[in-house]
Amino acid sequence: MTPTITAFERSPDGGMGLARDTRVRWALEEAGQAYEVRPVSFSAMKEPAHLALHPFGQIPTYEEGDLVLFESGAIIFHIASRHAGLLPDEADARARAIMWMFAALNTVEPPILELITAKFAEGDKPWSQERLPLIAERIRHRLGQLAARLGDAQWLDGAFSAGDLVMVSVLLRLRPSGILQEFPRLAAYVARGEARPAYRRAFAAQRAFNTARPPAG
Ligand code: GTB
Repeated sequence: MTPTITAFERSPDGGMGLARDTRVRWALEEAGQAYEVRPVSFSAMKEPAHLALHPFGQIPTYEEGDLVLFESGAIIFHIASRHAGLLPDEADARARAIMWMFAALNTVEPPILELITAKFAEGDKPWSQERLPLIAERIRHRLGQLAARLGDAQWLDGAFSAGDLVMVSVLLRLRPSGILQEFPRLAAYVARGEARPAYRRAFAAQRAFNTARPPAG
């Protein structure tokens, strides 16, 4: 059965691949799983039909027969669990790949989201200019730790896994800030992720989706 995911009708980033449908598309491409995409407008996201799929009124969602999922991490874990290539078969290596998915979402992504919120939702507050460097330092601390663990390895734990897919997706969102480029090992790690054919297909698909159709009236 072909799954259907939801994405912004038109992403505010104009197709830069920063919205979270891109990471789900990437996982589906790595898995070789065809999928359909249903666009959702900002207003439709808050309507009962979409809230029945996603209680927080967001994208992405994932529908496959009777199964409905929200949360990009849970969706990617589901895809990775059912297809070869994203999680190792060996039990301990599999557990570590899942650990890296959680690390990306629970430890690395939160300060990055804080920075984005501080810039775009709180940038006009009088305290914002004092707060931004504090958040940036927290991110630098985390990235320093991550870069130390990655070392000269290609991926976080042996072969590329869903852990890398989520970590690269999380780090990508830092690029506009310039902070990622301060960590050459991590910048190269992200570039390796982006160079994967599956990522390139996912990126191109979301870009076409966000640019090919006329803007919503
Ligand atoms: N924890 C959830 C998950 O991982 O799935 C978070 C989902 C989420 O934040 N969804 C966002 C959303 O639906 C889109 S991805 N927002 C609408 C709302 O909450 O009303 C976040 C995002 C949005 C825009 C850009 N951008 O334009 O650059 C990048 C990322």
